[in-house]
Amino acid sequence: MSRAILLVACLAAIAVLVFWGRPEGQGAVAGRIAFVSDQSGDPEIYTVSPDGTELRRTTWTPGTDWSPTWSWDNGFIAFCRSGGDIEEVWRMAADGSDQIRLTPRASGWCPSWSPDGRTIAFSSSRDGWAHIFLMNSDGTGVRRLGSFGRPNYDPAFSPDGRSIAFLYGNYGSDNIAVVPYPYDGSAPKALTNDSGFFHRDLTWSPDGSKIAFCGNPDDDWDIFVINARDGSNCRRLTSGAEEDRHPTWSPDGSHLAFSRKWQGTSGIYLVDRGGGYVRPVLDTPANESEPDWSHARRR
Ligand SMILES: [Ca+2]
Ligand SMILES: [Ca+2]
Repeated sequence: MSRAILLVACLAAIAVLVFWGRPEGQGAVAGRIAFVSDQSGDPEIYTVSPDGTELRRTTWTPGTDWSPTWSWDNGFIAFCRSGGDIEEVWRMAADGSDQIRLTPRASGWCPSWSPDGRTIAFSSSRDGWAHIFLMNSDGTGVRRLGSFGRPNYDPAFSPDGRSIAFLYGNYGSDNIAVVPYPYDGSAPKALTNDSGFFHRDLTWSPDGSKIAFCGNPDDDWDIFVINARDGSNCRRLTSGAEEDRHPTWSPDGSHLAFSRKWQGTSGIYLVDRGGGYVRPVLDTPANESEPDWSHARRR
């Protein structure tokens, strides 16, 4: 090999190392990402390391398994299972064992664990409109969060367990609101007030200071971040015609994973919190979506 070719090869190798290793640090490789994949031909829940290794399948059932959500101690995953005409909330151990149906024959989706692991908030249309309900993490004690006069859904407990953010519906748009937990009956505090488009898939940063979500102001979906305190400082992390959904923060808050759909196929990608670069977590021909990143170990 000539010296020139060797030099080019070395530079190329360094460039690859710099690109892949660049801003990642420990935060981008820590924890595990739960997600949905149809690689078996049927939507199932898998977990994977953020570098794409150690892929494990956790569900093996007919019908659609979706919306995986880690408990804050990373011991359990709550999820939805759709069969026939109903979507129910289930939970399982993180390795897929001990699967328990929490809302038998009653609609439920979008589960969110309280940080102490005792309560799961979820959406349900069991009484007509979509409303947020709470239940004990064994499925007992189901009760409505509150009466807000409009459809409300997609709850997300804050990392300190003292707030629940959710979507607050209207016709043709919805917005992000937050109430204290335990709920005291106060009016929801609006964090966004946008008309004519939808917000979805909201998720708190690990330190509770930010909320990421996806929105479709341009008729495609992109990832945005706002301050959780008052909805200020809205920043767009992704753009372009791809459909970017389901953001989820790395345990140290340095990165977000999200699902990107383009030309009929979706995959899991990472972006740094500044929106600086995007790379895929997995490279498969299957559809992968709805990532949820596990949490930092708690003291
Ligand atoms: Ca399935
Ligand atoms: Ca987009």
